Amino acid sequence: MVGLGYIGLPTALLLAQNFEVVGYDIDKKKIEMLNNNIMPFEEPGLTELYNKVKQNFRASTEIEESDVFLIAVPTPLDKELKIADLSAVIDAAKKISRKLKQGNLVIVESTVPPKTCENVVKSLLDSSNKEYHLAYCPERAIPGKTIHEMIHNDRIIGGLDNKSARMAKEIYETFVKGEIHITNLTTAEMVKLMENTFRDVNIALANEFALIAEEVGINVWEAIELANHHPRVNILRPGPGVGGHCLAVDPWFLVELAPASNMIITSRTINDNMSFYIYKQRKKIVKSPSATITIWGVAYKGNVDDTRETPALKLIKILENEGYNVKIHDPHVKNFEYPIQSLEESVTDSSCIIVITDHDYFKNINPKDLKPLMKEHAILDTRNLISQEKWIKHGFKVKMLGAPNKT
Ligand code: SAJ
Repeated sequence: MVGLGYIGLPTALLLAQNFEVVGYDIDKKKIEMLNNNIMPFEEPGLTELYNKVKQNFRASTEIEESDVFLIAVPTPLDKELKIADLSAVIDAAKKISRKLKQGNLVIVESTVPPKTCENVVKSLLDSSNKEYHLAYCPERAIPGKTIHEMIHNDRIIGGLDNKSARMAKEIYETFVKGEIHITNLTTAEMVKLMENTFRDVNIALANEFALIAEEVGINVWEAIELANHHPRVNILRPGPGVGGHCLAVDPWFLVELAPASNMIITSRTINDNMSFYIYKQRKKIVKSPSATITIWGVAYKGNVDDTRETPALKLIKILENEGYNVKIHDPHVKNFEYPIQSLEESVTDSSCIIVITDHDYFKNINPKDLKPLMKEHAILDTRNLISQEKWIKHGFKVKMLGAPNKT
């Protein structure tokens, strides 16, 4: 397994139930942690799975000869050019081609623009002058439920040819209980991007509904709940913007191929601009311009420790730029660009709490304990997470994204 991140590591461990697996990563610290039985990130069930299969798994600083190579390295967005940065995939394919033996199978899991396997990965592997098989098998698991979804979701496998697809299917069948669907390399690449773009576009629609609801003066959360009683309507949830390494990134991999894709670009813009909107909303409840503002949650979504592309970062930078002092609390996140403070420290002298991440933990916080520490008593909830009644009862001004002010 080349790449031991949020996808590579759980996949490697699931494979280790039936195969001998060697995990490789360029991050030497991660290799050391794994070889000392320490998981490099939080994910339900990961430690248990590791303990179950560790006799078949070993982390290594070298890519070793193998029967099957899987590539699960990140493909971030080149923020300036808005195209996929394929350098990690290219590096992995080059390293693998040096170890390739006759008849080996190479599986790409990383999310890539259509034709990457055919045009980029294949040409790099061809330099080995070996006969090999190639498949593309995108992951579909959702962080927070990764292991469950890796086992139970259907999988799409695109093969360079039939034999490649069949060989990859045999590997995944050892742990996947969902159905495995076979297609060609490029269709499988496109399917992955279509799935995440579909979700991003639908979140943009929910966000747009929230902005309209604010104008109209109704509660968007109630309206969405009611609309979703229609048998063919399923509106997603508005929020502070879309984060994570998938939804905020993958739609651009389609745009780079078809720059006129209006709907995808518009949706990305709506979701990215939510940080500015939230910033403007704080004015409705905070009066003093140079106040301290508390951000609750910098993980990109609830109950995970992952901060990649978090909408919190943009909001923090906007607030700082405007002269606010920002304090941050997140019970899951340990490493972030800004210091993470304890719950109490994060609200001390603060004029307003902004709830960015829907961690369950925030639901049960008692406003009574925090009130004496704060300068002004206001909370802006971008996730419809807190109990408005409870906070109002303790004298807080409450603003919910997409709903009228409540005091
Ligand atoms: N979000 C909303 N409103 C919603 C749902 C999500 O604002 O109604 C926000 C979240 O807070 C978060 C972002 O969107 O910031 C993305 O979260 P997510 O839970 O929708 O998705 P990810 O990024 O954790 O995982 C997605 C999944 N893709 C789809 O559901 C189509 C997952 O299945 C993929 O495997 C993953 O991307 C990936 O790795 O590509």
